[in-house]
Formats: sequence, C-alpha cells, structure tokens
Amino acid sequence: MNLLGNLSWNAIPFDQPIAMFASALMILVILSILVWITVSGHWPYLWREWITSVDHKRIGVMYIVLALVMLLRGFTDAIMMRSQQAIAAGGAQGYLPPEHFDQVFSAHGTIMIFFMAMPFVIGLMNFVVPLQLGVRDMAFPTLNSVALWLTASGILLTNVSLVVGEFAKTGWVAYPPLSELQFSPGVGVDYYLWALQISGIGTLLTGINFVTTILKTRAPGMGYMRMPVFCWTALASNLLMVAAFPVLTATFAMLLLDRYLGFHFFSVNGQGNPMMYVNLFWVWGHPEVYILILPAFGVFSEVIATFSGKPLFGYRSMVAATMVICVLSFIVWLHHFFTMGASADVNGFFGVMTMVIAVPTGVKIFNWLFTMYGGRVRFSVPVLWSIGFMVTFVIGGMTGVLMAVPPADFQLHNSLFLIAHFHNVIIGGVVFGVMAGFNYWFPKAFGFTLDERWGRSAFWCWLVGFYLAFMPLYILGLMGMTRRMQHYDNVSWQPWLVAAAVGAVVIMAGIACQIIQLVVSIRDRARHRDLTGDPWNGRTLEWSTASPPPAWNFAVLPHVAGADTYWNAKRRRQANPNEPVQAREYEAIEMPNNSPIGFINAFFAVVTGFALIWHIWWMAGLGVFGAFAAFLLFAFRAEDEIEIPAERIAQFEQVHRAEVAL
Ligand code: HEM
Ligand SMILES: [Cu+2]
Repeated sequence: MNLLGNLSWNAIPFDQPIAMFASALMILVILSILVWITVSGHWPYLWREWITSVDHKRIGVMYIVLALVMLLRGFTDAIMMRSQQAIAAGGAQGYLPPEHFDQVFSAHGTIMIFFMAMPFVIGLMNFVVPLQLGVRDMAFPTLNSVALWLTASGILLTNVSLVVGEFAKTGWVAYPPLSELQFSPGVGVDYYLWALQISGIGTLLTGINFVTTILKTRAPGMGYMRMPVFCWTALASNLLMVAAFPVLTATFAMLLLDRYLGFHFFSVNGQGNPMMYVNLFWVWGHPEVYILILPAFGVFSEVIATFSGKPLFGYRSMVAATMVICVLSFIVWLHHFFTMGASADVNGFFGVMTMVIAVPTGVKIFNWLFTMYGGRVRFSVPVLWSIGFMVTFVIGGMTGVLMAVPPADFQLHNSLFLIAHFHNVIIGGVVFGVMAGFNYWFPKAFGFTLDERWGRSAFWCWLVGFYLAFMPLYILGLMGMTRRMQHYDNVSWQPWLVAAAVGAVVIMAGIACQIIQLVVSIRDRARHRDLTGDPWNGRTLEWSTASPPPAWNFAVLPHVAGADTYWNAKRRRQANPNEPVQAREYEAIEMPNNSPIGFINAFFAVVTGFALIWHIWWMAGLGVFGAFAAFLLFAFRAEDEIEIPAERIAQFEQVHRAEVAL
C-alpha cells in the first residue's frame, strides 16, 4: 500500500513551463509575505485581532481581502484566455495547449463565482448588516468565523491544484458524464468537488447566521418595514443560500459517490442519468445568481438614496420586488438547458417564467431612476458605478430575455452570445455593485475615504473595457463561435477576438487604477480622514457610529422610530439646534471573546480535503478526527464572554463626540 495514496512527484507539472512559472511565482509571493510578517513580528497582532476575531466587521474585511486576491487570480485566467483566442486562428495553436486551456476556463469560472463574487458579497453583508440593524454582532459570531475559514479552505485547495496535480477540465459546471471517473480520471474534478463541498458548508452556515440575525436581532423599534433595503436584500439572498446550497452539496455528494465508490447516479452506463445532475446543478445555480445580484441591488439602493439626498422611491415596491424575485428564482432553472430534450410545453413554461422575473427587476430600475429624478445627485465614485450598472445591466437583462425564448436559445446556447450575456449581467451587476459598496463603506471600515480621482479612472477603464471586451462576443456568438474553444479555423472571427483582448487590457488598467487608489489613499490617509463617521451624509444607522466603529458598534442600542432613522434624527437636530443633548448613562457590554476554532477547523478541513483528493485514507481519517476533537474541546470550553466596562465605553464616546464637533 502506498502511504501517500496517488500522490507522487508526477503531480508537480515540471513539463509545463507556464504552470511551473505561475506556481513558482505564487509560492514566492506567499513565502515573502510570510517571511515579512515573521520578521516584522506581526503574527501576535494578526492572530489576536484578525485570525481569531469573531467581530463581524473584521470578518467582513477578511472576506473582501480574499475576494480581491481571487479577483486578481480569476482575471489572470481571463487574460490568458483572451490572449490565447486572439492568436490561435487558422493553423495557429497559440501558447496554451488544450489540456491547460481547459483548466484555465474551468478555474476562471469556479474562482470568479465561488471565490470572488461570493466572498465579496458575503463580506459586504457581514460588515454592513449588523451595523444597519443597530446591533452589536451577528447572532452566532463564532459560527461566522468558522464559515469564513471554511471558505478560505476551499480557496486554498483550489489554488494548491495549480502546484500539486491539476484542476478540473470540465468547465465550472462539471457536468457528467465528462466529470465521471471514466472520462476525467485525474484529480482535477476531485479538487473542484472537495473545494466546493468545504466552502459550500461555510456558505450554508453563513446563510443560517444571517437569516437568524435579521429575523431575530434588530434594534428596538426596527420593524421589518423599517429595515434598510440592503438588509432586505441580504435577507432574501441568505434565504436563498439556506434553500439552495444543500442541493449543491447533495448533488456533489452523489457525484463523489460515483467517482469514489463506483455508484451510478449520473453515469451513462449502469442506468445513471447525467440529466439529473444538470437539473440539480441549476436548481442551485439559478438561485445562486440572485444570491449574488440581490445584495448588489441593495447596495445601489443605499448609494442612490444617499447621494440623491432623498428617501428611496418606492421602498415598499422595492421590498416586494426583492421577495418576488427570491421566490421566482426557484422556478426558472430549466432555461439553462432548453436544448436537452424537454417537451415544448415544459420549455415554454420555463421560458415564460424567466421573462416574468424581469418584471420585478424592471420595477427596481424605475425606482432608482425616480429616486435620482429631482434629487440633488452628487456624482461620487459609488454613484458612477451605480449609473454604469443601470445602463449595462439593462442590456444584459434584455439579451437574457432574448435567450429565454426557447427557439432563439436553440441557436444561441453554448455560443459566445451566452458568455457575453452572463458577463454583461454579472460584471455590470455584481462586480459594479460590490465596487460601489467597496467605495461607499470603505471609510466606515477604516476611518478615511478612498481617493476620488483614481476611483473615477478605475470606473471608466472598467466600463469602457467591459464594452470592448464583451460586445464583440455577442457578434461572435451570432457568427457561430461556440464557447471554450482553444483554437479555431474561421479566421473571420479573429478581429473581434483581438478587440475583446484589447478590452480585457483596458479592464486590467482599471484594476491597476484600483490598486493605485488603495495605495494612494492609505498613503494620504491623514488627508482623507473622516472624523464624523458620516462622510456621505448617510441615512442608515451604520453612519451614526464612529469610523471605524468600536468592537461593540453602538454604546447604547439605537431606538428606531421609522425608516431612514439616522437621516430623520439629523433633521430633527437641525430643526431644534438648541435642544440639549441628553447626558447618557453607559452600561457594561458583554461581547463574545475571540476563538481559534474557525482557523483550527479550517486547518483540518484542508488536510481532510487534500487527503481525499489524493486517496490518502489515513490522513483523511486523521483530519476528520482532528476536526471532531477540536469541536468537542470547543463545545466544552469554559464560558468565554468578555465584559467591556462602562467607563471604557463612556471614554470612547466622549472622544468620538469631541472629534465630531471638530
Ligand atoms: C473581468 C473581466 C473578465 C473577463 C475578461 C472574462 C473572460 C472570460 C472568458 C474569455 C471566458 C471563456 C469564454 C469561452 O468559453 O470561450 C470566460 C468564462 C467564464 N467567466 Fe469570465 N471574464 C471576466 C470576469 C468574470 C466574472 C467577474 C465572472 C463571475 C463572477 C466570470 C465568470 C465566468 C464563467 C462562469 C465562465 C464560464 C466558464 C466555463 O466555461 O466553464 N467571469 N470569462
Ligand atoms: Cu438561470
């Protein structure tokens, strides 16, 4: 028996110079960061303040750091595909061999959806929702940390596949029969499956945590119809996570049983049914796109209301539209495979349902427009992203409705038209949304605003780059070019693919601007300092506390008497400037203590996942045992809340008041 299972030196891709170079570079960067942290003695600080933190704000920031790093990784893959397809025309083969190209598009899709968009959205919700609800933390703070670190485990495993072994070559959906052992005998699909199983459990825990937090722990007086719209969209998104992610986990579990134990759920021989996988995958997959886009809608609602200086137009219809989308998102999944042999009636039903879901989305667009109409709109960076979104998302939505017509979809499916459509909605919607949110809430998290000039340049590069990179794909789709082509014979496609590559380079310039924006803003943070905690004249409760907020968020839980609480409070104070500010009595606050359990658990999750991928059974057993032992130790720990004395809170409030008055 081999102690290391299937693992051997052959797992390292010595024969592939590009892969070796990329791995070497990645390892070098990680090593130098680790060495730097060690040499400068930052480990105790990192461990105490971040790694073991159960503070929702810290956890939110860490999610977003993960997302930004993975954006770079996913974008690198995109640039590789764009350059390959720009040159591999006619007889030319380009520089990426087919088995490598296949891994690149699979890794790009998987990373962008699961490890860029998801952590970004979850990170924003983590940071913002408890603050907007006027509470001190999530319902289950330690569980929150566990979920974060499970996500990080999935990310780590996916990136390990770059160095040890390979990634899936099946596309980001891993459809059987291609993903069955018979046709994908390597470890690529196993990396995909275990990475997503581990991070998927983290996402489910996140969903449970947010649903509980929003339903059960709001500031006194905050009825449902007084919640900020972002909290509503977060609620909808997390309800979808709770309902949809178990389906994905079960589906992947069945594929794992096929691959590891010779089951036949989805195999083509032995009475399996690959179509069952495709159905189940999209029963998760379509709600997933709303898990991502609904919180982005929430961001736009907050940004547009704030920067128009007006209450959001049609709050009630916004809430209703959100919840309607939430329900409808479960009955459209079949539009992902109109061509796979369902009857005309079934295709017709799902086509119509898909078009119906565009109605509540349209309602939202009109609400945002009416909010801006007649307002005194300040065109700051978050507003630019929001306007860019409205234009871009509407185009993407319309091409979506086009493809919801089954006969049209027979022509367009699996073509670059589809690729153009979903990048149109996912970049124009989700990416623009998280960028708006990032610029909007950054000063809340760090106490200084981001540089406007570089922020504007970043936006314009992304916007122009997006149109240049993706409009040609609509044309290519209509010209008959299918997706996932490593090279092609039809040279009339090439000019469009070159244009698309130029577009990707312009997006790269946008990303560079964002990096510069961060660096410049941190360098000049003294100049960008915001002492008020309310740099945009905000409307919701997160702006009523200091920036960055103290660990306990609010010295006294706010009393909520209507929507836009903070805005109304400010207006009242303006109207009666002489009203004396009540002297406050502060009480000691109990806060949850730090916990290493999330990190320890993640360590064992990575060990177990890696062992299962390589069939190292003893190590898998050890990993599961370790995780279970850690869980038992955690469950029987002494109670560990810490009490923050009233004097400390009073002192903090005093300093903050003085700063606001400056
Ligand atoms: C930022 C600029 C981006 C560029 C230039 C880009 C480019 C590409 C390209 C060239 C492909 C392969 C098309 C083909 O099959 O021939 C692709 C596929 C894909 N992209 Fe992107 N992309 C970008 C951002 C994103 C984002 C933000 C997401 C999701 C959040 C995303 C998700 C996907 C998915 C799911 C696929 C399908 C992968 C598969 O075929 O299995 N992309 N992208
Ligand atoms: Cu769908």
